[in-house]
Amino acid sequence: MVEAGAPESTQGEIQTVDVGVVGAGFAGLYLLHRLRKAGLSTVALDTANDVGGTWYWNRYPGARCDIQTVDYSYTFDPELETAWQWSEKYATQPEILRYLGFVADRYDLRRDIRFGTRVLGAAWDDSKERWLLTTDKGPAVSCRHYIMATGCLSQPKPPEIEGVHDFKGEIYFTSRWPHDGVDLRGKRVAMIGTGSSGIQSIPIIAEQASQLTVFQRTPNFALPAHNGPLPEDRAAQLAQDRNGLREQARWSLTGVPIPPAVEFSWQMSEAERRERFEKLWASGDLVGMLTQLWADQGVDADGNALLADLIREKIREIVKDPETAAALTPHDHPFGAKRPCLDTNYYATFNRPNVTLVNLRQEPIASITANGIKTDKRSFDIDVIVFATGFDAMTGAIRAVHPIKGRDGKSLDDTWAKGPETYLGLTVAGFPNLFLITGPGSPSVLSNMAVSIEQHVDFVVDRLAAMREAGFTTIEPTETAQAGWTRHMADCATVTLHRLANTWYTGANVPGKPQALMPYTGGVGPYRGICNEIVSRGMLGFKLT
Ligand code: FAD
Ligand code: N01
Repeated sequence: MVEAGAPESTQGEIQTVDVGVVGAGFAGLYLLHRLRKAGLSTVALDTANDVGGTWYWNRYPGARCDIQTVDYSYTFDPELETAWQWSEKYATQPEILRYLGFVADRYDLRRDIRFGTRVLGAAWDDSKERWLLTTDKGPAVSCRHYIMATGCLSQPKPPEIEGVHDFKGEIYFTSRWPHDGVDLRGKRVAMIGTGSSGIQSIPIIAEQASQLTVFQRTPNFALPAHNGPLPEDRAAQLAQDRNGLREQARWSLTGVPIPPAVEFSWQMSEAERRERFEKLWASGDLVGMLTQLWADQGVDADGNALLADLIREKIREIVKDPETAAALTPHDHPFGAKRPCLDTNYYATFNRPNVTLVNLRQEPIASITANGIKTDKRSFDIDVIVFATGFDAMTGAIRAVHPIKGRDGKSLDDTWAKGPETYLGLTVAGFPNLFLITGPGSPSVLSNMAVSIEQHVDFVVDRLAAMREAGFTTIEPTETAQAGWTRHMADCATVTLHRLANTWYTGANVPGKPQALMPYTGGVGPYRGICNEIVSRGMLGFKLT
């Protein structure tokens, strides 16, 4: 269907659909499938040249998931679940990308995706009750509903270091790694950034480079993945009661079907605590370490310190040089308040003769020069710089669609000038028929995202189908409901330890970004319960017309 009156910025016709989706990652793909089944016409647009989102872009050496892949999978179709077998406990990026390609093929999704197309701006037209999405390629899209499945970790953060453009060697970002790989053999490589991406890639880059210099600003907690085949007990559980486990995950706190600890640290002896810790350290289970030691580990600073000390002890045991070990040991945040990392040989890599750690807390980078990196104490000659400097998380990709203009031309930039406010992390007052998948205000990045994405997609598509049935054309949260949710978010956050860390969860990693804890800390299951209750109480907090 074609609508007349294309704006000047897009030549040609306007593509008219019921629902415009931005993004063809985990979320966009499931959206397409569900929207189609609901009989809604749709198109998805993605700047990438294929499906996969996160797993299309992040091709750096060592990229893997950190939630066991049997849990980090779609669960909407029991036949899909048995049609695909994961080869490892934590699958590699290529395997996850193959899986998402397999899903796209199985449900014939690619025919409704416009690849290589960026959505530039979005404007709501109140008289037509439609959004118009402008693009950098092909026709603009006119849609009744606009769903941003643009990803929480898809907008790379610039490195903000003076002199980057003067560097004459090669520069790579982990978040935009070249598809053909990079030959680092015999090269002097600098790595900037020691979050999950840096920590996964450093051990492999160290094996390839002649010299690897790691520039670390803030040390992170990392746990050994002990990757390998799926543990037999998990495989047996799945074989016995897959549906039961999936349901357990949906109602859990983190989206993973494992029960949290119920005993408090002070109810256990030191020996009992150590035994629990050693068992989890040996099992290579990030979610287990985050939730299964003792009940106060995530809410009480003293309970947390007991665990953090045990990890610090491990770092000292593994890293031979005491000064390097000390620099690698985090002291500035409670364990779990910042996303911990899952590693393979990370700490041990610093025992290699070709690896040097530069502690930027003691000697900050002064500038990048034509030939390398200068700190305020030394110069390093470098052939390749790898930036693992992270993302403008949660709001970055949403705000990169610029402007998003809602009712009466109000812009999302203005609305969110002091930080993102949403109702349920899904909708924004003043922006009718706009939905954010895993947006700020939902459990999103504090959960197994596969579970949270499915819950959001199901919620949105079910609501659209119900609206159509009831003859409604617009949906929008009330200001009151949004203010209430924002207050509830803040209340939940005060009982966690997240307030004690400066992280991308709070926007602290991006200079000038408003600071507030963006994900909802109330947990996946409680959040699902709230969403369900809102529906059962006649869409409490929403206006429908
Ligand atoms: P994405 O996969 O980010 O897809 C969004 C897509 O939208 C992208 O392809 C992007 O190109 C496109 N897009 C954005 N803006 C525009 C625009 N304006 N125009 C057109 N296209 C646009 N989560 C877990 O739960 N477990 C894990 O183990 C895990 N591992 C991760 C590992 C890495 C390296 C990273 C970076 C993240 C990881 N995550 C993990 C989080 C991960 O982002 C989510 O699990 C999930 O893949 C997000 O899917 P999505 O579809 O919501 O977004
Ligand atoms: O990014 P990050 P990431 N000068 O923001 C440093 C998911 N993920 O891509 O902490 C010097 O965590 C910065 O230092 P500091 C996961 O959710 C999962 O690694 O700001 N350093 C930090 O060390 C994860 O949390 C996996 O002081 C600079 C690093 O760069 C999220 O994605 C794998 C700097 C950025 O770390 C983001 O992870 C990968 C500067 N100017 C990602 N700017 C799995 O394992 C930034 N830094 C599943």
